[in-house]
Amino acid sequence: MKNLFEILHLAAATVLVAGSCSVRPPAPYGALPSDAQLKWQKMETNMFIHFGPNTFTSAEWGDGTESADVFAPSDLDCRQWAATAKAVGMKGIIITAKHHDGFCLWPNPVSGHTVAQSSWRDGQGDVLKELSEACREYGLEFGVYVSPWDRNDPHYGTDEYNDVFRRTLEDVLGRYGEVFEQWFDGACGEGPNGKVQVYDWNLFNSTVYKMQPDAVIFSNVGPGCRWVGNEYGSAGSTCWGTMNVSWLSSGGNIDRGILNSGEMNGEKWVPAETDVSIRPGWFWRESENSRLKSLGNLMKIYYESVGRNSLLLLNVPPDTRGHIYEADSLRLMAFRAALDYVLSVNYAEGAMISASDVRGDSEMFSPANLLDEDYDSYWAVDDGITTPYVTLEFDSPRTFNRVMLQEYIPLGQRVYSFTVEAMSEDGEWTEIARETTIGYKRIVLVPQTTAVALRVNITGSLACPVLNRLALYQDNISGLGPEGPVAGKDCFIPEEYIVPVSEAKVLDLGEVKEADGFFYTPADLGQGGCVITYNLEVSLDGNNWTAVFKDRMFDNIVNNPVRQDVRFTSPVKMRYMRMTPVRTSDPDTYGISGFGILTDGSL
Ligand code: FUL
Repeated sequence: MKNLFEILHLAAATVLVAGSCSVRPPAPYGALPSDAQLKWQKMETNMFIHFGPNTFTSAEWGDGTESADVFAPSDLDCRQWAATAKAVGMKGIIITAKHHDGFCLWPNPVSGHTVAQSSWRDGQGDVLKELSEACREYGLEFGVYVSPWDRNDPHYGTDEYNDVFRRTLEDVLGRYGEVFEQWFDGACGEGPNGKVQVYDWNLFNSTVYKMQPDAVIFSNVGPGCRWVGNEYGSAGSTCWGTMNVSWLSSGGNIDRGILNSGEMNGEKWVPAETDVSIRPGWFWRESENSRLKSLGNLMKIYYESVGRNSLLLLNVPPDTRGHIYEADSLRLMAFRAALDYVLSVNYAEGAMISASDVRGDSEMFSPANLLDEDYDSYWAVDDGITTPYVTLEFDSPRTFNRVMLQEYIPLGQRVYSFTVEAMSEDGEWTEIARETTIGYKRIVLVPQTTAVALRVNITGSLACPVLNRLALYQDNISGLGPEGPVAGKDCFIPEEYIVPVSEAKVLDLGEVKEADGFFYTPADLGQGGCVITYNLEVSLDGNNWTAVFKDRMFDNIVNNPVRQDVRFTSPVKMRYMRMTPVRTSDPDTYGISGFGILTDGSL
């Protein structure tokens, strides 16, 4: 028999549950993610694969004249790629099915520059077939990068090309089962005197949706997801999943700043994707085997992509065997181990949690939902309340340096400012973070903090905030703190690195030497502009000059302003070397932090 206390308790619980049911969830706010976009965002990290003729020629941008026979992986092993991606915790792989050289990694009947024209496997090979099967085997999603810019197709620059491209899309999207993401690269290096192609984006996008209704379409501006605006792996510390798209349709140029931060109250849901390479370049080359991004740098990229409401697409380019190179895969495993180490202990666990407001006083919207792992349970407050706070109290002091928050984006992105405060053992509250957006996931790097309580104050929100997760972590591995070296605009560039375009750069080697090539490094992050095309001359005496290259291009240097190694076709004797810029990204200046010869014997 139940006693009176039990009966009263039961009755109270029934009233509470009944009460909970009658409290409506917050209405959605603003532009919302589609189901496909939400599923995509939850993937968090994916692998990018750049593979093609460039892997064998060391070019960043092949010009489309290379023989198909150049493509000759000696031991293609797509299962090794998939196994690696899986072990790193990535959820999908996107491959360069066709890069700017036009070479197709599958037998595309619409093109004359494909694996079918190569002698690799007697023209019977198909990289996409093997990769899509490997992805299925390892439970990964499969996506394709197809470059609209095509330096091989004879139709490029004419109206006909749009239809050629449509048929290419139909073919690649129709053969290999489900494609989760279609990647349209916005790059075009034709230059002012090159071919001009007006792309029919409506045709391209509708073709993708016809073939793959659930695909997320990446381009500079979406519609599925947008480019983050740089190739060094950093989303804005303010990063909205929403953006206005009208500035583009009205012929506006790409604004990298807007792409980086999105726009508050933007009319479309177009979240940022952060694409970055583990190597300086996008394709594998021997000379970069020892220039992988450090573990610390990869962690920083993680915090500045996944930790800033963006998806990380990390490029790991396979080598000429068709394997992910050993050093790359080791670095990836270290990255995974470090993430596991940091993220496996949540110091918020077991805390007492309370909030300044709970929607309808209902348990359904309790702040306790912030501490569970159910994605769809969240803390919500009453309509009209936009500056609530939530408090954690610990039974003993907790030490941490990362605060992770998630907004429940199925109901839209709302928060535009928040602070975090910590209470020390002597009862003092100190502000440890003052930030702007949260979005799908925000990881804030806070100073090393030991606290008995923590408060998250939402200080600005477009509608009542809806948060589904709050966690605290301790990162003893990356050495990164809130004041750490942040990839961004404000790193110091010595004055002598920035040179007027009228000035050629001359190097005096002090004696006559034989060089196999040369390198040029722009200033950090491309500040002061980059040399895009240049003339290179050499001299034995400083008076008589011989031209080595005329109006030659540094491929992809504007998007990826890292050191460029250029090989000569045969060794060149010189005492002096002169680079004269022809085209620069800044009309007045160019940055140069390195300029020298290569004498490594590899041409
Ligand atoms: C850029 C391209 O030009 C690079 O080669 C690379 O594919 C990168 C992902 O996008 O815009």
